[in-house]
Amino acid sequence: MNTFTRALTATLVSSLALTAVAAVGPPVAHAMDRSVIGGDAARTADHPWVVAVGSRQLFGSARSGQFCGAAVVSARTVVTAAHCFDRQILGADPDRVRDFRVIAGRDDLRGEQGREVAVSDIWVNPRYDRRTNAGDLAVLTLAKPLPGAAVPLAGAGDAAYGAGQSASVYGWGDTGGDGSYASSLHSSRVRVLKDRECATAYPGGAAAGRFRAETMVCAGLPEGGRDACQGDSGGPLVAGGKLIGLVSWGSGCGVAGQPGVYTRISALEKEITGRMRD
Ligand code: 4AZ
Repeated sequence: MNTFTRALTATLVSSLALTAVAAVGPPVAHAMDRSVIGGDAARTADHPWVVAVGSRQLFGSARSGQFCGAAVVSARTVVTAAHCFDRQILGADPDRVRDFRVIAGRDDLRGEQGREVAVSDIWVNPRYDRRTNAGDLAVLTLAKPLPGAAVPLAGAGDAAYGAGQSASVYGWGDTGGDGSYASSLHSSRVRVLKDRECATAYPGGAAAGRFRAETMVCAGLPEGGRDACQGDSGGPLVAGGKLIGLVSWGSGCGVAGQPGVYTRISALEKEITGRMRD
């Protein structure tokens, strides 16, 4: 993860923990006052694989302790971003947190709809590189199954990765690029970009991170305005009915020419399927 994204995420954590509105950081597009960025309300009943990851111990109960998104990929297996478990993001050593939960079927985090399931194991990809954000995957094993909720994984060469494919990103994160966290689930429609376009947007260097097609895929709109943002991390990017990505990083939110960058699921398929216990 580049320093820019880290800074944004640190802002997220402090604003969640203190429930203060910490609207800082570089300017971002306030394109629409809807959400994820530029999206619409969505229902978990229609997308049962969209889940939240929370810890009330760390983040309080106002929004069910939510701090990341995730996707159910088998009854007892959930995937999210490795960076969600960074000590810097949590503000605590993950080994000392005893109440990580996956929250399913709860459209509005202020309510009690749906279920909270304890996490019995957290596998953070040992090849995840915090500096570059490569391999940004964690696999969570649930203490109890969530039957019938899984989304299929996209494999290498899946048509869903084709440039121009329509994809949807889901989350409870920032809807305005200004620390305004959603209480309810939103989704936004974006397009999968060519690896070359992603690399042009993120060439690396001091100001921005570098796109690495081996473990990343990027998506957005040329004009910006629709994107994932802080608090959406780890959440699903779905195209053609398959999970193609997990919200990972980007420069700002919804900014033209700065697409969202996602963990490329097909690149880590074996790491995921090898941990499915059902
Ligand atoms: C974040 O800080 C973050 N616009 C997530 C997604 C994006 C940017 C930042 C993509 O968690």
